Amino acid sequence: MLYMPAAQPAASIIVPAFREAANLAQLTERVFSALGQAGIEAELIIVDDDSQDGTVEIVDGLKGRWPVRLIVRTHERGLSSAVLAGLEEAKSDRFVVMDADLQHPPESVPDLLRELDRDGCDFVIGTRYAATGAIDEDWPLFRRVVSRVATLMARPLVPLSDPMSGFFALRRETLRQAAPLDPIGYKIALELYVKGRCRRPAEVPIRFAARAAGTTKLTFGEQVRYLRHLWRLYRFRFPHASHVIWMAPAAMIGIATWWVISAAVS
Ligand SMILES: Nc1nc2c(ncn2[C@@H]2O[C@H](COP(=O)(O)OP(=O)(O)OP(=O)(O)O)[C@@H](O)[C@H]2O)c(=O)[nH]1
Ligand SMILES: [Mg+2]
Repeated sequence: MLYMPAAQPAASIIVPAFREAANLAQLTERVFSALGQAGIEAELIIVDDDSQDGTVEIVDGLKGRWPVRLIVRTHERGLSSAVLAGLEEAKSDRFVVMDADLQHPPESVPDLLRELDRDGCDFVIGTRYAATGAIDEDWPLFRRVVSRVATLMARPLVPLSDPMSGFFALRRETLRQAAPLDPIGYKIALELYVKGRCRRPAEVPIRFAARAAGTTKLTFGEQVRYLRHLWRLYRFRFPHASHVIWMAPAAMIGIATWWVISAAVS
């Protein structure tokens, strides 16, 4: 017998997943254990892009114990559009988005929701870069540098310490306000924050783990798409400064290069 979900859960957890079969059972168990301890009734929506790696069978098994739904997309691929597809199907008005590979601690999901409930808060990010946040030492140096540089480049757009994070929470109102969304690449949090015209963010420090199983889907192409995405968001955020917009990312690249070189020589 399948678990009977609440008609209107208190939160919807959205997980984009591509070839993540090996991580989904542990992810689901830890998410619902954390939510259960916090007394939050939620649904979990996994958006898989036809991975054909056993994801369907594994999620079928999980449905008996927890309110889990699986969306399998066969005509589209991409992290950001997968998140949007999950958000469209969500039944609640409070959303948490997180990766499938257990890099984001499921135990922090209730903390993100708690912050979102604070008066006026319109966006919550799980951050590696706040004072008490941390990154597993197995995360490669190259990825750390790329993440830091990408963060610096987004600085004028968002006051978040970790806008590259894929672990965040928002309300349906913000999603509605952000439409139409047109993200390219990986950085859906950035798109939602900027287009949702968020003003009162909160941050939850997290310990960012190394990927539990499977392989990364982040390619060089994604990094190029990030630059295009950033360009679009700068034009959206500063529509009357188009002639100087190019200077902001250029200055950020300059600062970031200086930062990397000084870190390398010190
Ligand atoms: N549905 C769907 N999910 C995706 C796609 N690309 C990535 N994802 C998921 O998005 C999340 C982030 O992708 P990762 O490959 O882990 O990227 P990353 O965390 O930046 O890279 P690592 O640190 O190497 O893990 C994971 O849950 C992926 O399974 C996609 O094309 N479609
Ligand atoms: Mg990952």
